[in-house]
Amino acid sequence: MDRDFVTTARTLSEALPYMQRYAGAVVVVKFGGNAMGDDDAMSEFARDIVLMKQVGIHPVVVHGGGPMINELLGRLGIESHFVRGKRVTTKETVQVVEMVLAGLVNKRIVQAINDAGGRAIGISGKDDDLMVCEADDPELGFVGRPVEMNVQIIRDLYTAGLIPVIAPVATGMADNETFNVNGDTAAGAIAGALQADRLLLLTDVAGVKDGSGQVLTQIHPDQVRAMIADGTIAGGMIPKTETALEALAQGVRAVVILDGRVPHAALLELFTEQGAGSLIRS
Ligand code: X2W
Repeated sequence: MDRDFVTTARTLSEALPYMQRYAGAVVVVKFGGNAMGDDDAMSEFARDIVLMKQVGIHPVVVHGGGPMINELLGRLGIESHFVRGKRVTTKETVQVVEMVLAGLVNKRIVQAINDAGGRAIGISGKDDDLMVCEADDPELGFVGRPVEMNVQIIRDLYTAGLIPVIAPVATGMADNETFNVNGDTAAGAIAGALQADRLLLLTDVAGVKDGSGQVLTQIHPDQVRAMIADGTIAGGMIPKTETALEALAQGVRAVVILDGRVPHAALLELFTEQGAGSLIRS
């Protein structure tokens, strides 16, 4: 017998208890623009999502697309910059954000999942008033902070066998307002409102690192707060870990920050003993 086949069979068999544990679980997967990569990486991600659905998990994909927004803004000659990890968003910028996120990026992911045999449906935070926002901070312009979540549409979609793919663009409290929402913020708010079993934040770093640069595999929220206060957690990891803390406070069972560029990162996390990345839970 070829040893490779034996290994494959053993891996599948070892996944059984995890499949049993996660049957019926709601897993929100944030797919960041930096984790997206080329078409092959996109197909691999899509296959992982379809596999989750096949074994009885309800995956909910929330995506970013910062680099793709930068690209189109550049081509249009529109300047943009970030303050504390969020894009300062003018009326002109928010139109480009909506075109790129709810159009190009959302449909690319939907198509990849459907090509892998799933039934993906792409929506944005505007659809069925899923995510209603207020201005986060006057300095940031049309950047939204979710204040009202209507997640029944997501439950309706996943119970019907569909895989929701959500662009982080939202409606405001007033008529005809559009807000740009940070992808991590949107994923955290959606996972919180769904009381999800897991929130996976797929990014382009290995996880949360301690002072010596070692990735921490399991962290308590108190430890995260201490590491933010003493500067061990810095830069782009601050909004991610803050999102994680907020999601946990809203009832998400665990949040994992992991490297989406690693092939099958989400499967490794869900279906193996060692997991992947940094798991945060109380
Ligand atoms: C983000 C939305 C996209 C995003 C932006 O305009 O870039 C804000 O900063 P990644 O790929 O997940 O970074 N919105 C307010 O979050 O993309």
